[in-house]
Amino acid sequence: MPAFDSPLFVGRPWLPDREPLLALIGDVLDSGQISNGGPRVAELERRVAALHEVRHCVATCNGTLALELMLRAAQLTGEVVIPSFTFIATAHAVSRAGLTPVFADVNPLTHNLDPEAVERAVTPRTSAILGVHLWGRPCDIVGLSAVAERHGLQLLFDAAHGFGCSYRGRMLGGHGRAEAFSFHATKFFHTIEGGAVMTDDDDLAESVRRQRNFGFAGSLDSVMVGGNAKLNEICAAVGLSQLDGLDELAAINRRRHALYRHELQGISGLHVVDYPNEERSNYHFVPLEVDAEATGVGRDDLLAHLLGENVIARPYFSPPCHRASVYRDLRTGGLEATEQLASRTLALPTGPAVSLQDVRTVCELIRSAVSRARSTRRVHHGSSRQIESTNGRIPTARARREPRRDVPLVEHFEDR
Ligand code: T4K
Repeated sequence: MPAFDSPLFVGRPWLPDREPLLALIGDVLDSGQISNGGPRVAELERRVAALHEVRHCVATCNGTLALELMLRAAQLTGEVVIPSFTFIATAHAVSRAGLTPVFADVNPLTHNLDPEAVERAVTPRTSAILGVHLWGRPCDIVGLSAVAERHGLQLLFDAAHGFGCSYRGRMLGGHGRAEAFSFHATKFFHTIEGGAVMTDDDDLAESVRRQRNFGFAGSLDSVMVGGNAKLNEICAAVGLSQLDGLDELAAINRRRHALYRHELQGISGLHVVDYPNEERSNYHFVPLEVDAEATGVGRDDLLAHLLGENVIARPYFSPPCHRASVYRDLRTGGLEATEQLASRTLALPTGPAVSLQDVRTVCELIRSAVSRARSTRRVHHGSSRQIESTNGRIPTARARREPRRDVPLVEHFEDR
């Protein structure tokens, strides 16, 4: 029998009270305007722009198209430096905008682009840097800006995970020339499918608005090549119904994240990636790094074990983009940190659908997997495999618990 009767997911979409949402959807249907620039999309754009303290929020039908339209609006050429440790959509959006992605390494501590690696990846063909605020943790924007300035490059961001997060006190959305968000069902804030470009740049915003609607500029004359990337009114209503509850959602996520850290702290070789204390964060992801050498269990074995218990953890972001068949032939710099993180990182289930007791159970599963692996360490000799039994003892000094790091228990772990 698995530990959980029904599966526990990483990206379970959050939908607040159903009644007000159904009423809102009813209003949309009654109004007869269900797409093409209706009032709900306009209201959503206004409120989301205010929340992120930017002049423009241009909503799109998904995050990938938000990225692609943003890159096209920036009128780039040649190469764009991006991380490989990200969802494949980052690289695809660059390619679909007619540009060449060049993968640079990330900082192993922050999981975000390392400015020095970016600098090494820049060539005379480079026109931009596209940083990714992975897990909603902001990039080193100051460091990347300095590289961009030195080489005359544009700086843009994939902020797919960054809704409601800040960098140095300023909300994401207003950094670099523009930032693209995902409002996909699996995200902190969602419109089922959706996304947006946020920016303070009037020209870039106008270009994205035109591109998402066939190049129309407020009349039937198409002034540029455009397509259809509009968000519809029902999806906008789904988004509107969530906006007032986002602080509570972040608090729910934060409690789960803190509990995971608390439960797993001190186990040598396991590290729950933290969020910066000084910033606003949505705590939407619980990324766990698994050091196979120190724990005796590889990420993929741990994943298989959890899946068997109905814990649907996700090996984000593996394979990294440069290992995807479609990008294997591209030029890359050294990607050591990327390779290592892609082989050891696991996103754990969280969010309102996961109770605090669920979190405790998942942690118990992880703890017991590690302690069993440690008592049966496998030693590889060439192609033959020997089992080294330690009779249930914790075998090495490495396996002992580290002194507890100070994980502040800022919340009571009441079960909600
Ligand atoms: N840039 C970055 C850095 C991104 O992470 C993404 C998307 C983008 C750009 C592009 O944005 P979009 O064009 O997608 O707006 C998922 C999402 O589909 C994707 O949006 C997301 N990143 C990526 C990190 O995760 P998969 O292939 O892992 O999705 P899937 O279907 O396996 O779902 C993940 C988990 O969520 C599953 O365990 C089940 C659960 N789930 C999912 C859905 C859709 C549910 O419980 N209910 C649901 O309705 O890509």
